[in-house]
Amino acid sequence: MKLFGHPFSSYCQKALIAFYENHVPFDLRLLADAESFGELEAVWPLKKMPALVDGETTIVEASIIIEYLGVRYPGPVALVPSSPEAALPVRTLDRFFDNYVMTPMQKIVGDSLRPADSRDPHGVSEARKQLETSYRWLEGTLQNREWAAGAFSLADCAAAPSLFYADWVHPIDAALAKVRKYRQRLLARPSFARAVDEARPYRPLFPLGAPDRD
Ligand SMILES: N[C@@H](CCC(=O)N[C@@H](CS)C(=O)NCC(=O)O)C(=O)O
Repeated sequence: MKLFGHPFSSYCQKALIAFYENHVPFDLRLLADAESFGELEAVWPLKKMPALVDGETTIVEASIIIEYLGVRYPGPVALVPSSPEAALPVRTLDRFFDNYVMTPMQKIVGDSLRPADSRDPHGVSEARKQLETSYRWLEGTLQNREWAAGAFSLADCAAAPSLFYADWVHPIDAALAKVRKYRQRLLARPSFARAVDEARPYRPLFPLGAPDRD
């Protein structure tokens, strides 16, 4: 299988966790230049990473890539419960992390890349407010759970890079101890630790400046 992506991309890290959890082999097509992006565009005109090509099949969207691996290349770690009912909270939390943590985090990062006269301070302020609300909601939701929805799952694949980068752009308040500890547990999970390590060389590229931690 060929995975179009980049180690520093949050959504690629989300998918990489699933590959690493179950030791599924793949070749990375590093998206680093016009030629590689041209290849991506040929299979996925929206040019978003990650995209997975498995023979004649192209699978896009990190969540669906993770679901696909579970269906076609199952391993010991079932990231989506086989029972449709048990899968609902996992998918709900996956949506929560993508829509309400990753999206506002990307808004803040993306805004910093705009020319000074095209910035969107109102949008960035709304994104920061949304992150605050998400962090608080998560603090109440995690309770004493080790992972977001019980066993390690798709939801944690989404949580890991979203909380990792969100804390860089809008630090999680010290009072939200459960969220902060959950983020640390995610960083200690070998699959995510590997993805974070592979992305280390690219930290100088982080537009807002990567903090000297993690
Ligand atoms: N909904 C997509 C989002 C993917 C996404 O936003 N990827 C970013 C990198 S983290 C990307 O491709 N950015 C390049 C661009 O927007 O041109 C998913 O879940 O996979």
